[in-house]
Amino acid sequence: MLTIVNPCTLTKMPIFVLFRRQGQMSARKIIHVDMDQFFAAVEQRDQPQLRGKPIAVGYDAPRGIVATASYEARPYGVHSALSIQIAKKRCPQLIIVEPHFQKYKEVSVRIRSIFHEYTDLIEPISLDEAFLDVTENKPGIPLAVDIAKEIKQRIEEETGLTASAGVSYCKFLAKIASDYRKPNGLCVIHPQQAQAFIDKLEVTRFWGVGKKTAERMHKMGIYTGNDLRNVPLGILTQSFGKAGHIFYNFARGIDKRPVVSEWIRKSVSCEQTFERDTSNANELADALQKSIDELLRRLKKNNFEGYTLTLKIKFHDFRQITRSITSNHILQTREEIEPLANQLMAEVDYDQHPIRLMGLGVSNHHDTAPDTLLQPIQLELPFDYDDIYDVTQSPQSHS
Ligand code: DCP
Ligand code: MG
Repeated sequence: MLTIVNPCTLTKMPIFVLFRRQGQMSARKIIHVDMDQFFAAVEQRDQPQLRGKPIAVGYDAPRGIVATASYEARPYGVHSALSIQIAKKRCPQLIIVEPHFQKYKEVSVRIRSIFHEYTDLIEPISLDEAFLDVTENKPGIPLAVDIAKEIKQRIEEETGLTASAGVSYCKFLAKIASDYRKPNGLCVIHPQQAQAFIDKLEVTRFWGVGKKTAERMHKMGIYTGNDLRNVPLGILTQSFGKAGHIFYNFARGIDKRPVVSEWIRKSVSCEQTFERDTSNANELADALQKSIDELLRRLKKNNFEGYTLTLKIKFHDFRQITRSITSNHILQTREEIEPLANQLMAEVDYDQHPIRLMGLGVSNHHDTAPDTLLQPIQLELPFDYDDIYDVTQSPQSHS
């Protein structure tokens, strides 16, 4: 029933140590860089016979999912997180290509080092995507668009891959801009163009508006940025909670979030995918025990010390939540971890939502210990956009 699929992960997560002060935010220059069809592009680069062909990167297993699809496959409705089996039905000539994560990581490191030649204010979002604050930049280049051009060119020369870049005065618009002329695109949204641009923008392209939020907005008659701007703040917060305020600001081109640079924080975790999605309490309790066993083994093996336990759950519909709890002592033994794991699991509503994947990890959030002791922190990401990165599941033979 249970398959441990992912090998021990020593993940690197960003914590926020470097960012521009509020007072300096008036005229920021932000670049968002996003590689084009990343995993698929690496495979097409290294296997010339795949070029120009519809490919999906993933494992051709009953429960395999598409990590990404080449642009040739996308018109058939093949996209990230789709089941490989459904993808093959949608596009019978689809070629399934196994992923090579080591290569993707190498490219990621390479592009990161290019970014560092321009600024240290880099906020990586995933392996292939990052925000850069180039308001002050190392070579002293006055125009952000010139930096973006140089970065794109350097990436292509050094990795043989193309990236798209967006340039603006805030993260929200830089992100939209990078997506605007994909692939190999470069788009600049100047402050004076921003309002007109946002007014015409479909709400589905807004940061944080996923399928469900879009449906709700459409029901409220909100289709464009302009429609959104005409809705009073009270109604937006009533309908979308905290995100309502964010949408209210975005519709006005206001996004003061700084670009925050990363510092390395390690975590140790393990994940397991069920052969069948399950809501069965006994099976889940067993699975949690196995996760704890595996986590303890990995903590020991890596000689790792951390304070925060995080439970990750992916439901049958690929919706994902993570919940964390921070202790005031290092989590090293079953006695320490088990009650916390049970507490986190007790909060998961799985009766109506069968679970597909369970993950458990320990990280060293020194910043949250110890005064948040035993207060669960709801880390469920409110934005669809944020649910960005999940590696392809592999069948057991690859574990
Ligand atoms: N990825 C994944 N699982 C997902 C989404 C993405 O494993 N659910 C991986 C594969 C992608 C990479 O992350 O190649 C980058 O994700 P992007 O969303 O940037 O997608 P692509 O780079 O593949 O395509 P695009 O050109 O649209 O950016
Ligand atoms: Mg990409």
